[in-house]
Amino acid sequence: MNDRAQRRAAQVDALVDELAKADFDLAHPGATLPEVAIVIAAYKERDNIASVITALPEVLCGRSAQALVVVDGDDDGTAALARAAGALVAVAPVNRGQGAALRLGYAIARERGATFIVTADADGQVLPSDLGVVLQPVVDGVADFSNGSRRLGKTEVHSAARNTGIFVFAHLISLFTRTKVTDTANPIRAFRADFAATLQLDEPQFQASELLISAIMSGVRFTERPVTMKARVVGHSKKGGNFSYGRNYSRVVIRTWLRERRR
Ligand SMILES: Nc1nc2c(ncn2[C@@H]2O[C@H](COP(=O)(O)OP(=O)(O)O)[C@@H](O)[C@H]2O)c(=O)[nH]1
Ligand SMILES: [Mg+2]
Repeated sequence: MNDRAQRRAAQVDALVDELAKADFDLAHPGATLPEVAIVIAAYKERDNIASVITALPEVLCGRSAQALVVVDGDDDGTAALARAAGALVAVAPVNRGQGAALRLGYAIARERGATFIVTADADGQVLPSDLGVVLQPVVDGVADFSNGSRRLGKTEVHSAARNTGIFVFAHLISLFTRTKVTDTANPIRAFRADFAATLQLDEPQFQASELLISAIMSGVRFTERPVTMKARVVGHSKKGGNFSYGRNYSRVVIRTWLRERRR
């Protein structure tokens, strides 16, 4: 993309964010977030979202917690089901991807009063009791960015290709960032609500490694905590088969590392 096209894309992105925030204010007039926002991107999760939201803890690390779900291009009723289950929900008018949705969620959480953010997925792969485990070091002030690790904990996903990818990318990113990382694509991560705004995040879909590499290379205190990765309850990954997942993941790792080295 040339500079002009990039500027235009950024303008469109900002407009979509504004529309989603307006939708959020209409649906939840005057709503604020408590100390902890559990930020979740959800797309075509009609069969999973209600049980995921109702299983979330209302208190994390002694602080009250609230789910904030970002749905984009909602075409299967995921947003209404999330609201009915008790989540605050922002709906973007077009589908952009998990990265764009989480970025928007981080902004809404920060602007509506949350102090801490912890992320989860809408597909039932996260154990709700792990959220507090990952958040605790940030609340205690001993880490700025805390990531879940299935390799320190356990995984119930028995795909040899996925698990090899997780192992290889962990080594690659550890080498690139000179920081020991064991799981670079875990859905659970925690940080203070104002932290994400200090990073350059522009990956629309494959956001995990962009956030992780940018955070570590910005020099913050990084830690990992053991978590369990469950198998998806219903449906399938929105990110393509193993080959295209791996290719996209590699692209984001290399692009982010090169970009952050120049900073
Ligand atoms: N808002 C939004 N969420 C998405 C999109 N794609 C995936 N997600 C959500 O991101 C989470 C992880 O997605 P998933 O497809 O399971 O990816 P994987 O776990 O990395 O294989 C789930 O909660 C999805 O519903 C998207 O385009 N928009
Ligand atoms: Mg998943």
